[in-house]
Amino acid sequence: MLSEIQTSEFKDRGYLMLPGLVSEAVCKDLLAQLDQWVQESRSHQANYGFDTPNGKARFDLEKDHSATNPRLRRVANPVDISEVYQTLLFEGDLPKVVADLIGPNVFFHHCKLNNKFPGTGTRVEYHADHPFDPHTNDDGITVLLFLDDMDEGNGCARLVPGSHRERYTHFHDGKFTGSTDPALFDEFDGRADSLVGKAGDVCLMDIWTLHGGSSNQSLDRDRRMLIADYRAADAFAIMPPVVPSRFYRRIVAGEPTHVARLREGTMEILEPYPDDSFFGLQGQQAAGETVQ
Ligand SMILES: O=C(O)CCC(=O)C(=O)O
Repeated sequence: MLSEIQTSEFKDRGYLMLPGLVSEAVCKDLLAQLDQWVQESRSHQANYGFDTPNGKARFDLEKDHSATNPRLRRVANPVDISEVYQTLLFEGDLPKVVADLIGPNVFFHHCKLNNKFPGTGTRVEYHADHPFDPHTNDDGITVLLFLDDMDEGNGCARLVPGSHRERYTHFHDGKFTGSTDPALFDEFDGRADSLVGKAGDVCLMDIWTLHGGSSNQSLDRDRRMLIADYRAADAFAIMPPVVPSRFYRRIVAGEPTHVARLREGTMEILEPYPDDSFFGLQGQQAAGETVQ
């Protein structure tokens, strides 16, 4: 599906935008499901939904969440509990465009929904995705599907072009913190592109590309995004997945293999971390938590 120009843009910049790849009707169905989860979150005071492969919470609530002001900021692996998400991620155009870049053989790794409500503080610090889930080789793509129109006003993601060829530690004082060194954030901000686009647009991102995103400072515009991770079938995990899906290693293009391809070089290996929230790992509180 991708042209040579698109493939070489991806290789050069570490990401590629595909405007309007997902239809309005599909986005509507995905959002209707998310709205239902937001409604259900009203009856919870802290992170919940522990029916996951590693027993960590599926539903992550922001600090100021309440029944009247629901703030469900993340759903881990919506695909595990919703057919609409399964159809989108396992069939059709998404696996095809990913296979054009890292195929022919590709497996689904995991996914999550990020929900930045208007006027809330949740932000994402600059990081790459591969250090969270190191594999024997680097052929992996993170798909970002916009479910709302996005720009800097409602906290769009920001990507550092070219950073997929660079390496930055995600450890501080010997501990994996899920973020690069805060002293570098200004430099990254100076280099970053804002991912401005419409609902239905897709960004294909290299798993080493640095990215982050500020909070949603608008007062009335949602910022909902589906994030899905795919890997080449001959990439094998060095650590158990951080956000395991019940569909982990499901083949979505080509054939499975039992032969791992290894790359040369070194890689930081994280210790499994106890926090059930990505945002908690990066230093932001969840609902029902007290500051240590
Ligand atoms: O939601 C965003 O703006 C960025 C998301 C992200 O990088 C993540 O959740 O890993």
